[in-house]
Amino acid sequence: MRIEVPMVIAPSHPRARTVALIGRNGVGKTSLLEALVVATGGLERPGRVDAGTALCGNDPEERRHQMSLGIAMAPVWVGEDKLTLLDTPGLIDFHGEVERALEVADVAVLVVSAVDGVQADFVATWNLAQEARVPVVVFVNALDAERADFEATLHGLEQLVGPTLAPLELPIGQGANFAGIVDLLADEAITYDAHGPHRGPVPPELADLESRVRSSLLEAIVVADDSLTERYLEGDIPTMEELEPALSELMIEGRIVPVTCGSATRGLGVDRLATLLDEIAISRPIPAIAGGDEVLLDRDPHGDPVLRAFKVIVDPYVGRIVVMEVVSGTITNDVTLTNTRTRSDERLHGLNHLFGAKLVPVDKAVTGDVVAVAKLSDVVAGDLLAKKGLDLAPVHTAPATPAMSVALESASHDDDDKIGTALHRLAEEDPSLHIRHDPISRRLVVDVMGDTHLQVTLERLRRRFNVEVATATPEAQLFETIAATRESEGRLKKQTGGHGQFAVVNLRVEPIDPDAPFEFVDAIVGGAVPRQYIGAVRNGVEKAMARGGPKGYPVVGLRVTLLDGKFHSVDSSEAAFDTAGSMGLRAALESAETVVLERVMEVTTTFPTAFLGEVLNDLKPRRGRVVKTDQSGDANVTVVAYVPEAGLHRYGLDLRAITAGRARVTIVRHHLAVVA
Ligand SMILES: Nc1nc2c(ncn2[C@@H]2O[C@H](COP(=O)(O)OP(=O)(O)OP(=O)(O)O)[C@@H](O)[C@H]2O)c(=O)[nH]1
Ligand SMILES: [Mg+2]
Repeated sequence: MRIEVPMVIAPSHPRARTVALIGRNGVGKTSLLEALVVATGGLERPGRVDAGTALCGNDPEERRHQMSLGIAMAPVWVGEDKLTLLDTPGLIDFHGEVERALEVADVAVLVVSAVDGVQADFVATWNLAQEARVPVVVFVNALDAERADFEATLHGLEQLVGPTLAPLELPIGQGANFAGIVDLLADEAITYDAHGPHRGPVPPELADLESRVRSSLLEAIVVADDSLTERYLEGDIPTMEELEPALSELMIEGRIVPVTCGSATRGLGVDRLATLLDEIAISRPIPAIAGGDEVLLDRDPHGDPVLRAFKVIVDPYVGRIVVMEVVSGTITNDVTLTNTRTRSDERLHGLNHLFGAKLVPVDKAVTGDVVAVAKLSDVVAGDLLAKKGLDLAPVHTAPATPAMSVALESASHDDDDKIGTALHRLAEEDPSLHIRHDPISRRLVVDVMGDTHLQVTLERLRRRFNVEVATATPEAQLFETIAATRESEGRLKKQTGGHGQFAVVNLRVEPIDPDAPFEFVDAIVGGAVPRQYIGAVRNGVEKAMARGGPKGYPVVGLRVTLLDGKFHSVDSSEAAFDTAGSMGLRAALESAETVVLERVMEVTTTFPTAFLGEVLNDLKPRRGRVVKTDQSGDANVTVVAYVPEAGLHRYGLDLRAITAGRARVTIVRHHLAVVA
């Protein structure tokens, strides 16, 4: 099939676009990238993922886990045109990387395995592409594998995608007999041998399947075009000459989902995929904030240069490498641009393509191109680089909620600094890794996207930084507050030679809403405590609250009134009133006793309604209380619940298992409540 596409840019000026390969774990994305590079002449022979000889996916942890862990890339040329292929990890733990690749992708190849078909995690990646509004081409892979089943896979796709699904190809044979494909529009067979592809007539045994699949292609075309739909409904089937341009337009606009097929490891059908991608990928406008409003940036090769960083790699030799997409303009070596976030200048000393792990120097990059640049002073993923003075800022997408939180323990506390530094280095490359310091256990806590993400993080700490850590469940933060109002006295009287220390305070300590800020009331009359010492009393009370009540937790939810006191003209001091304040507070807490409070989080979860029962059941053992269930018409339901923090450190992960990765959840602090 030849699709004529109007050239957006003069042919002398190569077009560059970006393609993300997405799909569930193990469907063959890394193998497909390899095959696309071979099919377009960039490599003589394909390497293999399982032999550790592939272009991408070769860092030691990727080899150990036999899976991609981050965005990897290679450029390919189709004629004059350049496509930067972005390989992404399939495991849901690393979906943050898929999201970042989709932010810069002009088109996504959603790879599905003909062996496993359409499964829940396929749906999760499909949803990511939909949310990012990136047009999708489906590639049904592994048709050479033993249990490959194209029809079942296509059926699964039809169920999910609906009438916009447009199969362009059919496999000839499957498994060991997989020999080539049928081009449905051209109505011809393409078979492959050692000399490459050959065209010929469609084998008769495929006639039945062809007519069924072809009608689903025709439907997809006419459905998207009103005038064709009308004629089709009246029984008039449009001619090939009418269908072809309509199909190509619909694909370019992302209004239908073309399905192609082949085998990545045998290189079948891959050449056709490369041609198709080149024909349909157009640079998508990029959203940004200009002058406070969201705008779409033009992809103009003659415009002012704008670059967007989407990936950071820390190379042991080269150092920090920032990978950026050229949003507009054409840049050359040594150009200086301003980081719109930091407002500081960044000089791009050397431009490179990334070919797997290898940097290949280039002297120019056009709109749509991807460049890797080392030695920038402070550029992180998401930053925009532009001409000085341009009022531009990136649109920030909300970060995904971590799936689980884990406390890290080192052999000795002395290592904590070293671990902290090492983790921050890892987080530079991995924006899904969050590090915080837990004030209660005084430990480092990491928020990660799942067990594999955690494991890989620990392996990297060991290999790169020689740091060994054990993990533990993080402790949920508890507080305490006074059970009833009490009046108390704090009396400091010391005479240790020289001049002594003297201060007396009388306090009333009463419970208020535990979420309300601390209140201190000065009710002193007649100077029983001189003005200059009142601040010190308050200070002493607050220090004692922070140090913890009788049960050892920070104290909150108090109103403390300074009722009365005594002072001495020589022996009183700020320090003395500070201590007396602390003593008075402790006395009140001890006489009234305290109650323990826990933090309750507001958990908002949106997911397909079919999972409602299971999601609600799962909240019970976590002591969750549902406050709202909102079924706003579509297939999703939103549940808002109050759940104690202690039940949530693996919530993201459990929810993912229950909803097959189809839930979105936000967790925010809500209130403090007495532990039941
Ligand atoms: N038979 C057959 N095997 C394939 C094909 N494509 C990939 N494989 C094998 O499937 C396994 C996984 O392939 P990868 O390319 O690593 O899959 P991936 O989608 O990159 O996986 P993740 O990075 O983990 O998401 C490897 O052992 C490949 O050799 C194919 O077309 N046919
Ligand atoms: Mg991979």
